[in-house]
Amino acid sequence: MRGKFITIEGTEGVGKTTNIQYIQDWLQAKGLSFVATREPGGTPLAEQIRDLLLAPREELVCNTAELLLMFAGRAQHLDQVIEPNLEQGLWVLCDRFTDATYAYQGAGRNMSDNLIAELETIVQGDLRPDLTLILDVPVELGLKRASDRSEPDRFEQEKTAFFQSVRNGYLRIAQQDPERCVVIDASQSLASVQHDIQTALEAFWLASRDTE
Ligand code: T5A
Repeated sequence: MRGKFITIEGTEGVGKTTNIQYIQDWLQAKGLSFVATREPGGTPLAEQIRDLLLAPREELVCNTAELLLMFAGRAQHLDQVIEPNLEQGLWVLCDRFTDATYAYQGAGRNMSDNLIAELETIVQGDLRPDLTLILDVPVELGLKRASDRSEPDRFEQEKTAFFQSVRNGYLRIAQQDPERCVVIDASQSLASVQHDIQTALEAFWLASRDTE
């Protein structure tokens, strides 16, 4: 039996890293074998691509280079980590995936959704996440949380309007694909956010058992 592919998404500082541990505990409590990974990154080569993408630099990174680097890392990550583990029946929990490309490069940088969709098909074939949790907070709150935590990376140096477009991009994805995506109000207390995450996971788990 093939494993399930769960992704967690959202703009900067929404709490993905904080809540991944909670999801791992839930998977463990259910007795499910899983791997937790992230994008950009997830393999030694893809982590090097991540470093290239996130490092603040003087040189302007052109949108096409950024987009292709995202998909180059993703191709490696899929080949080395995501596909083999799903194939072996493990669940894969991934901090960001291709929805981030539609939100950041598509909605944020104004790159064409058709171009992203073409690359998605080349790199992923028909592989898509089974469940996507979109943590949603007002942009200012997410940026405040992120800046309280660490120095800004190259993306976090963007203006608020960029992240507003990214947030709208995520909300649009959720509207277009309500079967797969669950939007969680991540401006609540951590306990309330985790309660909502648990509700979404339980519903998904029950539905996936019914279809086995
Ligand atoms: N990117 C990525 C693209 O442009 N295209 C792509 O295709 C992909 C895959 C990756 C960057 O790459 C871009 C998007 C990103 O800019 P990243 O590290 O994955 O970078 O993403 P970030 O959003 O930068 O991750 P962060 O680590 O900054 O944010 P998180 O993980 O969402 O937030 P987290 O958990 O670190 O929380 C931030 C702070 O808030 C607190 C936490 O304790 C922490 O201090 N917090 C809360 N406080 C109060 N109440 C709550 N409910 C809280 N939840 C968290």
